[in-house]
Amino acid sequence: TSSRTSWFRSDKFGMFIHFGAYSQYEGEYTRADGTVCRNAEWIKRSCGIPMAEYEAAARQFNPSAFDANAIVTAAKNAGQKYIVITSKHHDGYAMWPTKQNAWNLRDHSSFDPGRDLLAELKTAADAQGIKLGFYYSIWDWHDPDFPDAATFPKYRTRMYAQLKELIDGYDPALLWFDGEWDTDNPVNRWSPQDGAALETYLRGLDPQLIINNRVGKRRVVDGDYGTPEQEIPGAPVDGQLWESCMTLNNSWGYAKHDNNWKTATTVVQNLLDISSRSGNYLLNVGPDKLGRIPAPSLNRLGDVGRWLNTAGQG
Ligand code: FUL
Repeated sequence: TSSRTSWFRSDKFGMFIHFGAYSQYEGEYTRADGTVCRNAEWIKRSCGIPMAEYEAAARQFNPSAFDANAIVTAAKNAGQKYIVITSKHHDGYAMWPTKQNAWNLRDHSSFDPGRDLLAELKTAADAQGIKLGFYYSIWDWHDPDFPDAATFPKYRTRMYAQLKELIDGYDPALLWFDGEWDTDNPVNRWSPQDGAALETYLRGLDPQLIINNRVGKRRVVDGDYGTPEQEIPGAPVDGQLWESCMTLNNSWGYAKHDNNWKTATTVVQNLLDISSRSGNYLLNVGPDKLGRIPAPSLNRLGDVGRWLNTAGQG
């Protein structure tokens, strides 16, 4: 209903956070022959990293400098009203202590087992009046039951259980699905019916949830809103809510080689352009392997916030 989505419509500007086991690579994988392959959150796949090696890297992952209050403050000062963080990207690595498998930040890392990043972020966000949502990839490169049609239902059961853990444990305001496509399969596994069933399940768990359209097949009837990526659509789509997600450089996850930063002016222009057409803007940051938002991102967020404050006072 429109009252359910009213906060989303009025909040307009959010922070996307891509953070996961891939961040450990900082965007660079050195192959056995010494050549370097560059990517960010897709590094496992685009650089062909064997699973055992990727798992070994994840064992080293220790985002000890992750500071939820600092991140929420950076978002708030930039004028962002909500945060969406990757709870699980395509690599399947869960950023919370899921009970469905051991491929997660609690059980497979060098991180303090007493800490829970998503819980820290939830507490900080609540304290500062910022909404928290979770990105969740349906596509999963790690779960052995995902690739096989015969075992896929077992994967789906775990996925449903993970989503229930997230809702029960962290009360997200929004779920941002992704990976409803699956390039390994000529027959696309995730059907419109799968999307509708998942949406019904989630709304049963929390009727207030905002859900993006990648829960299904990105049709107008899927979820609550459209998800143009790295672009601002030319014209509004049939009154459908929408949110443009964009990177601040060229990468979603942290990539130390990527210095192609947008200017704060460009970010402000995008925000005005998007919000003048009733869209939302979800602007991404990719924390480094220790969990710190890179300085160029922080600087730009600060500049955007100062611009918005000045304009607001004028
Ligand atoms: C895409 C993903 O494949 C990218 O890694 C990123 O998460 C982007 C927001 O969505 O579908």
